[in-house]
Amino acid sequence: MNKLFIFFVLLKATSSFSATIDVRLIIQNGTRTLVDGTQVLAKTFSTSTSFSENSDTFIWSKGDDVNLKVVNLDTDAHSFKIDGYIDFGNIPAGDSIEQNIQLTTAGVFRYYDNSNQPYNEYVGLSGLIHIKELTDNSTYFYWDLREIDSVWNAEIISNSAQPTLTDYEPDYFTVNGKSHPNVNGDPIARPVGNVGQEFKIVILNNGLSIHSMHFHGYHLTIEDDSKKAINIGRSKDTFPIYPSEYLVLSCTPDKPGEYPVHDHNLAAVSSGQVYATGMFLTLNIAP
Ligand SMILES: [Cu+2]
Repeated sequence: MNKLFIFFVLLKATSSFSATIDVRLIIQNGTRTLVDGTQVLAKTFSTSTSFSENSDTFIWSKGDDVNLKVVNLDTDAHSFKIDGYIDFGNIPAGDSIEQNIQLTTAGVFRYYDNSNQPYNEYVGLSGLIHIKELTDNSTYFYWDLREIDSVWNAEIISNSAQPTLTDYEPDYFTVNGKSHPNVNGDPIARPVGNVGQEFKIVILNNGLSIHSMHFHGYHLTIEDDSKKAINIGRSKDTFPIYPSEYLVLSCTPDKPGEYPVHDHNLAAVSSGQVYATGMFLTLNIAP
């Protein structure tokens, strides 16, 4: 055994030790510019000190220690909850709460503001956390799905009216905060790979509508489904997903090509009632 080999063994062992991660997650309000130039008010959670158009996606590892500080820079009170992990409770305007979270359970988790439900999470205060097993070396892509009813955002954020759920008519549809064609430029969202090499897609519905993602070209196998466990192990090309539900899909491409994937509810393949944008991207598979 030479010294170089021992060094690499040590490096590999060290890299699987748990890490301590400091996260400063800021609640901010701002203006989102949608794909057709329409602007809407929104609120998001982000580690960025400037307003981010979509709440952050976090990828951590089981065993990590996360020192999480949630800072509320908004003028309204908010709250913070990670399903299955922690509930910070009320965070007054201008205040913050800090807690240590030991990541003892792997999986996909939704985080959100659970006050004023479902309106605060709807305007953007909800996101995705993936806690990976230490032995998980898979390639992942992430789709955080959301709709926008451009009338609702103004009503909720300016507090001029509390919309009724039965009046919900979303007119913009986003993946990681982006609509087609911009979503194809998001390396976290757009699956790029090679024939015979498995990749996985984590899909979380952070909206209020049911979506149904239809893949052209390939069948994918459901590895995890938070709502419909009976579907785990099934191989399909269309995947309905309810609000707050997540799916983990596995794909091993059998052929090269660029194939579309879109919401089978074609109303969601639009922006401001113009087709074809919204929840629509492509997979790009090389030989
Ligand atoms: Cu289709």
